[in-house]
Amino acid sequence: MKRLLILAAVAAALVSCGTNRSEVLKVYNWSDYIDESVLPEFEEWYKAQTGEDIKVVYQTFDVNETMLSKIEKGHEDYDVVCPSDYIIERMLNNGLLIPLDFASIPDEINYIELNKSPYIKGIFDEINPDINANDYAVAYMWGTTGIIYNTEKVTPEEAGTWDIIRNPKFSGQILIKDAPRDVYCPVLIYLKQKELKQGTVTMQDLMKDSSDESLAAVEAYLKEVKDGVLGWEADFGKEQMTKGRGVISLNWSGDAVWAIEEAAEVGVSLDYIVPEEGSNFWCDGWVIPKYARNVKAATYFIDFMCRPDIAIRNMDETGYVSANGAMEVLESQIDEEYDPIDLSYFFPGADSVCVNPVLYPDRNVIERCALEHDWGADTDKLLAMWSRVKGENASGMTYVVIFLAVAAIAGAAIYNNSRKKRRHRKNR
Ligand code: SPD
Repeated sequence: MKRLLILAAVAAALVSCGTNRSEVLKVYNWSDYIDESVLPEFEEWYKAQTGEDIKVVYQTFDVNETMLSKIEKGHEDYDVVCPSDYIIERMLNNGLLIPLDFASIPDEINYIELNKSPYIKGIFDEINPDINANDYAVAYMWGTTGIIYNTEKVTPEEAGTWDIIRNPKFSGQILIKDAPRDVYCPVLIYLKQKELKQGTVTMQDLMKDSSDESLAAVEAYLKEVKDGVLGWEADFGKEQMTKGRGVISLNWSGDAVWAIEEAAEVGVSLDYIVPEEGSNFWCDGWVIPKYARNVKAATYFIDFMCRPDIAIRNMDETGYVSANGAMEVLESQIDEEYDPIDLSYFFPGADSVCVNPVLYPDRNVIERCALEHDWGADTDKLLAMWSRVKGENASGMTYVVIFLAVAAIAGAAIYNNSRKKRRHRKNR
């Protein structure tokens, strides 16, 4: 929060100092989702390419919905933002995006075209049947939703089913991502596993299922889960897991990579699994919102993010996997410590490569995952359900603590006030 305020102040200062808006690039990205040292490098690279000055003003968000509301309702003039697939779909449906135009970028530095992954291109083709998302978005990172677990307390069999989040054995030690869609979809997949096996529904159907019946079923399930929830977290789950404060975290694969590595350094053993019943895979991409005021610099920024060495640095810093299809990116991740997996769906020909399987999921994991879709106006039903589930999480003790805190603050204010009056009277 403090950081956001400072950045907002920097942005305001730049404008009030008379900095031309064409020399400012406002980037709005997920927190912990970039190697921030690439930002000043972008400024230098932009100057070298165009001869123009640019200052990046970088701000972050924790969940898609915060970012969306700033643009949809606040009309904020971010030049480039990084929503997930279903939010890109929504922004397209609501006319909130400007089509990308890379024609002005010289061919030899057009990293977008040079490194486009056919696999990711196919995923973006799938986002919106009417408007091709590839014309409006460039994929940044992608991954799956699954379970990070402490291997000393949880077996892979226990973690290999979504039922684990209501397993009484782990009550009070479960962290859930505060991302309604990314929790709703796996729970619905779990609840509909019989129908999935029978073939009466498909994963794709479930990703679009906003029916009252399904919402009620997921709500009932989550209400069973909530008493065992240690925290609904936007971005602190991965750290809690490294400190051994939670034993299970419903989380994204990139946070898992980061947490597994950090935890190993302090002797905590974590692993990550995409439960057997299936899950969602997701892809976040750079887009230029319609209220952007520096489209040129935004276009160059997106291009720069696709430069393979920059993509590798962002991966190494965050734990997330780049959507970049350059072989250089794959080569940077080869590590004989891992068993070979089939990655030919992403890098053609790479059917047996030793890479971290949490970072790049094996083909058989991907085959049990599907992409989320926008629900349009039904999103409000989901958000209402989510706050009903979380809101009821406050125990009687929470209310007592809040009451005592308010009473203490009020008491201190009354006491200070009467002291001031006494001093005032004395001085007269
Ligand atoms: N800390 C950065 C997290 C970004 C992950 N995006 C995943 C979105 C899934 N819908």
